[in-house]
Amino acid sequence: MSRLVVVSNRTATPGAPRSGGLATALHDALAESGGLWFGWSGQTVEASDEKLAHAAEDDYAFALLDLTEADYEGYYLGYSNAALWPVLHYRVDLARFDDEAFAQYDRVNARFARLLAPLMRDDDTVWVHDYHLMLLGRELRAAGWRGPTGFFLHIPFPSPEVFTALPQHAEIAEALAAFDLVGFQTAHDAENFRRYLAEQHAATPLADGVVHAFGTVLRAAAFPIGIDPDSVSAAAADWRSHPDLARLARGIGEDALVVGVDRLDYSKGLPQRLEAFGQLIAADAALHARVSLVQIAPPSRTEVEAYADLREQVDRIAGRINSDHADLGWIPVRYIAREYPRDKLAGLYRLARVGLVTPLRDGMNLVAKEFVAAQDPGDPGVLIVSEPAGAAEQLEEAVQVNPYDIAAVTDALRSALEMPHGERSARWQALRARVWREDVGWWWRGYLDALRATR
Ligand code: GDG
Repeated sequence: MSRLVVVSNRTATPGAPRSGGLATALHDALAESGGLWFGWSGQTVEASDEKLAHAAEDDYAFALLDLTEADYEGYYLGYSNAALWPVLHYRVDLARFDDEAFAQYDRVNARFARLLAPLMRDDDTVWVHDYHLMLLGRELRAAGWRGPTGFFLHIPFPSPEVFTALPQHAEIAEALAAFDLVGFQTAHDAENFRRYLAEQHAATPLADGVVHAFGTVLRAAAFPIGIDPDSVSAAAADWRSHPDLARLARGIGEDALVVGVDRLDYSKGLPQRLEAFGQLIAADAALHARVSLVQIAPPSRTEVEAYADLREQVDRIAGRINSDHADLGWIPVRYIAREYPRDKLAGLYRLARVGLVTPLRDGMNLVAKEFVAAQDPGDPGVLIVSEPAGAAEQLEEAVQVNPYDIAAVTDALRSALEMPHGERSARWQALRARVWREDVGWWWRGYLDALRATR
């Protein structure tokens, strides 16, 4: 089998325990075929150098480059997270378009290619991840690389009307066409991309997601990412080993816990979700001291303006709900803007009666799948998931809501809290089957088989 070269903005930390689902998935893929994981070290340096740090892990190697402070500003904070992230999440209103940031993004993509090219072997397969590196296929081709090269977008691809708001949409699309396979989280995203190519660039659709565009042929198809449900389930079953979870469980007794876990990001719909919970308890005194919400929300990208604004907004809403409704023996909202260990999150999902996953827009949303995997088979909780999360396409038996419709989320919460055991169990069985069948191994194997089959 050919060697796999994975390229992503950040990699797992060489030698450290693998924490995230994606890090574990890519580790397994790399360990199976041997290979190289190439990405940013996480370090910034004052002046650009062309040095790479090398490390080895089991059957594969890491090669890491540093970014300059200007790269970090323009490529990472600027173009990736203040232009691409908002536009691809349909938030054109929050986007900051800056030609210099794009130029820096372009230069960093070119530098990735320049430093990677000498490490490549003729029979390698290259798999590039996510919106930071949308120009990399073009740059690798320009450096003379001809082998199979794929891209996977972890976040949504919006409708063409939204994507065209990006001043550089045509250049990005043409660069994407240098990949053999462009993978998306959902069929809907893949269709949006093909429709964009047809409408804006007179692309011709061929069979099976293949399109002829920009004088070349590429395939655009969906490969929904999954999780490792066994590890989540095992960690969840072990919740009693965490003293604070045991204390929480004693404190809530027979009362119901609603749980949300999200990076503090405007795509996750936190203000609307808190408002929905606030309206639920404001409307129904019988729920007082009977239900509470735990929202874990570790801050991210705090240097981007829109994130600082969001933090203030969420702090304010959570504070207001508590000051309006809390009692000496009851705190309605435990809002924790801090990161928790993965195992503890799994235990928290297990203690919850309801998982409230209401992003305004999300590529997939792994929390929804982790919540399913963590449930007690004998007494499962109810998952509420947003229609505009990629996960909704697979998790049909969840309670699905429009996250902008606060009254509808309040209703969904009420019906989830009242849902009889039989219905909870039937829904969960169906969700469980899907989460286990379409797990993370199914995702990366399916993607790599499809990529290798493009040749
Ligand atoms: C992007 C796309 C797509 C969260 N808080 C803590 C913590 N987490 C973990 C969750 C989950 C992961 O982080 C978050 O994944 P999501 O999928 O929910 O969202 P994004 O971070 O926005 O990820 C998304 C994903 O890429 C994969 O393709 O699904 O749509 O936006 O695993 O459990 N983990 C720890 N502490 C926390 O406090 N340890």
